[in-house]
Amino acid sequence: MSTNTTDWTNITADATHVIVDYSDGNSFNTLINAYLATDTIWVAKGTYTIDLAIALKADQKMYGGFDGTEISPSARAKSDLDGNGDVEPWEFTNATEITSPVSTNALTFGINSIADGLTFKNITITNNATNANIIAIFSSATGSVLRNSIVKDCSVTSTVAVNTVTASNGIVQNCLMQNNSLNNTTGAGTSNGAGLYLTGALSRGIGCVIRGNKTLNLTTSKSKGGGVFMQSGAKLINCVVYNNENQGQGGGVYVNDATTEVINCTVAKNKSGLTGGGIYMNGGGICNNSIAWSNMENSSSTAIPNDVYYGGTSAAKTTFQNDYLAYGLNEKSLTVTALPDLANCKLITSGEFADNTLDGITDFAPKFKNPTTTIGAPADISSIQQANYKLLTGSPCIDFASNALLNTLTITTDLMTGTRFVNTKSDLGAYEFGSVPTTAVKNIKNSNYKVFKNGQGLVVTGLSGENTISVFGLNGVLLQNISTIESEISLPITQKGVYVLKIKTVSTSETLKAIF
Ligand SMILES: [Ca+2]
Ligand SMILES: [Ca+2]
Ligand SMILES: [Ca+2]
Repeated sequence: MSTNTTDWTNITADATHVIVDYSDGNSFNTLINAYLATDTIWVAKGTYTIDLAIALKADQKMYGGFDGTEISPSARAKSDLDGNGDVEPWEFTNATEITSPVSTNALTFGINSIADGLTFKNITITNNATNANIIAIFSSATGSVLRNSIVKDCSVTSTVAVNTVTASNGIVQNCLMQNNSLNNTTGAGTSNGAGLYLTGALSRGIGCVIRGNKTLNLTTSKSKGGGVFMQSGAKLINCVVYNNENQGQGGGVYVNDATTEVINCTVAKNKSGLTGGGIYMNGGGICNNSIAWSNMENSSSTAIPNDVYYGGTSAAKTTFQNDYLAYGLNEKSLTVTALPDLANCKLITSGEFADNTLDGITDFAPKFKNPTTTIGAPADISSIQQANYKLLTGSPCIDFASNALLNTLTITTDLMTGTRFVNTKSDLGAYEFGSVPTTAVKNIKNSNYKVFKNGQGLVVTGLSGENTISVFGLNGVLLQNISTIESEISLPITQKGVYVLKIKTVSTSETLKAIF
């Protein structure tokens, strides 16, 4: 644990548990490398400096985001750190941050290894002459998962191919990729997917937010997928891709071949140098249950709206189903002979293209909760962090998706881990309107108390002295009233919903809201 962390009080060191104080002079890499395959490693909050990659061994699990008092990973506190109104799966209040002063890959995986709750930030790989990644799940590391983690403010500059987060047959789930950049300085190699690079039939990007990333390349056409580049059977599911930018094709997402799929994604406010401001479908591929809105391309002297492009180097037929696409489909390639399949799509080619309804006449707004007002990757990332691409009441994207397409892939939740199929039909994009997260618990303000959900019910920690805890339903009905002198109490509440907790001591009273 780092120096700003209290002792790990709830775990007793014994034959199977080891507690290590990071402040004892160990290099973090030396420490981590000493762990055995199959070990589970909990890393407390704080900033950890590495000087070479953390190389997870087979079946190792590394969890971050602990204060040091928790008894399980599910007890890690989360809060709305970016202020967008949602407590997202990667927003750990007690962040475990990993950074490096040297040019290095940061994390690699062994077979069936898991990284969960880590924040990689400010890592710069410069002038690397080999294929460089900040984080890589190589194809040999089958069954590996990067989960509930953040990769932000990282950059890779190289004379050959560069990536930020690569998953070759691995899974990237519930992660934030933000304000990363790729730059190929010779044009000899590619710089594809500044947020996420997915390749291989088992690779998945699920429930991620990918925003404000940017690719550059001396050969501009080799800068593909400002946010995401995907190929060879990869699937992008329940993701929001917004305000990314590149010089080539696919400002938001670049789909390279016919076996690759975009499912229930929201792609908005991205900018490309060439065609495909939002999504570029290069010869085949599948785009289902998705929204592309307010993306731009800049291939001419002035930026023009361009949300989806199909047809590139292959004549394979592209499939669009149950999509909501502004400016319809933009196809310019002479090699394409097959028109795409277009089942149940709403293609909007004229009218008013505001994000939210103006007067209801000729406007086709998807009605986002808090969309960004700028397009492309911003100079100041804080200007887009509070955006929220959830749908508002009355959105035409509500109940517009195909349940069958989700059922085929056994997708039952949205980005926030809330249940799909609210109102019996699923919605387009990454979020289900009216759905409640199944795991996140939200406090309405910063408090010494922490409230979280575990298998027994709702747990309140941080109590001192004698406390009376009253739990009310949202309708004001008192559900439970318990007094305790313990520092922690478990309330047997298992039904999902919104609850108000009133915690009283002899001299204080505080009210918290819990949603799970
Ligand atoms: Ca948030
Ligand atoms: Ca109007
Ligand atoms: Ca619905």
